[in-house]
Amino acid sequence: MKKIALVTGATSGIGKATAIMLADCGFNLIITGRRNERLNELKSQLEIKYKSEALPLCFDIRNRNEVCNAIENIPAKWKNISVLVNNAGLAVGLNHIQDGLFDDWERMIDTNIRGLLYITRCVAPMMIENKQGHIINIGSVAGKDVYENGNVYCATKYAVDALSKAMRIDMLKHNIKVTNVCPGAVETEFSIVRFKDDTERAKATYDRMTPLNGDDIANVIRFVISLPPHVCVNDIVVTPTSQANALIIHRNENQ
Ligand code: NDP
Ligand code: 8X3
Repeated sequence: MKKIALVTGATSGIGKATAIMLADCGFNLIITGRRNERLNELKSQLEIKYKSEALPLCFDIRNRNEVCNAIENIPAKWKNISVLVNNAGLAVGLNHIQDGLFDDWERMIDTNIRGLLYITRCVAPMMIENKQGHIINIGSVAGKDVYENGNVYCATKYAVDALSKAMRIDMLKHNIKVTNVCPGAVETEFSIVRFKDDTERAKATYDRMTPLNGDDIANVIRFVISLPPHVCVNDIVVTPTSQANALIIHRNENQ
């Protein structure tokens, strides 16, 4: 029987690439996001190309009732979740703190912290009952260093860093692995969302450098989940070769 993985934010970017990688590794997939059409397209792709079963769950991760209803009502055969990838997240806006917009701040805090907590609270007891599991949180280099205008987004990713450490401690005796995967610049829809559909500004984020793509992060997750039962990667930072950390990127004059 195939193992089961749940990936949040599977409609785009890192989450979509991770769902496809997990299907390639032989998992059946629970995929979540708000864009139902994309979830159904991905379901077909996973079923046809990888012969994996897929269960799409369409909900807003910020809504506690929607999250709990969706997870509590999954059919029994989907409840033995081995891998949870807490990926859904976003940055919105890039302002100095004194100019920040409350709506932007609330979207980031509610998605990146509350949403991750709601899902984890619903799935972790299932893993504990099954005496096995691996929770992979998608943190960020923004959760390792703070940069100008990053303020609230950075704070949410520092929270992911802290929660990853906390989960590791709290679930140690239950044989649950927890890994905080911290990417640098990955070209996805991330910058389009951050700059509110200003595609020129989004594109400029990756000017004169070669960013990572979703598959690069999926491949890191492939490695992390492939390790033997007695080995757990707790924290891993992955950047483009031309990026040292959240603050320093080398932009090539000739690129
Ligand atoms: P994308 O914008 O491409 O994907 C974000 C995903 O999150 C989408 O599937 C989106 O689904 C989902 N999502 C966002 N808000 C909600 C919500 N309220 N409810 C449910 N799902 C939601 O960006 P990335 O793939 O780049 O981002 C994935 C993760 O990686 C995020 O946590 C991000 O912070 C992190 N990250 C990204 C980096 C980058 O440079 N790209 C670097 C470091 C970390 P939908 O819109 O359908 O709901
Ligand atoms: C996304 C990477 O550097 O834009 O988490 O914050 S960064």
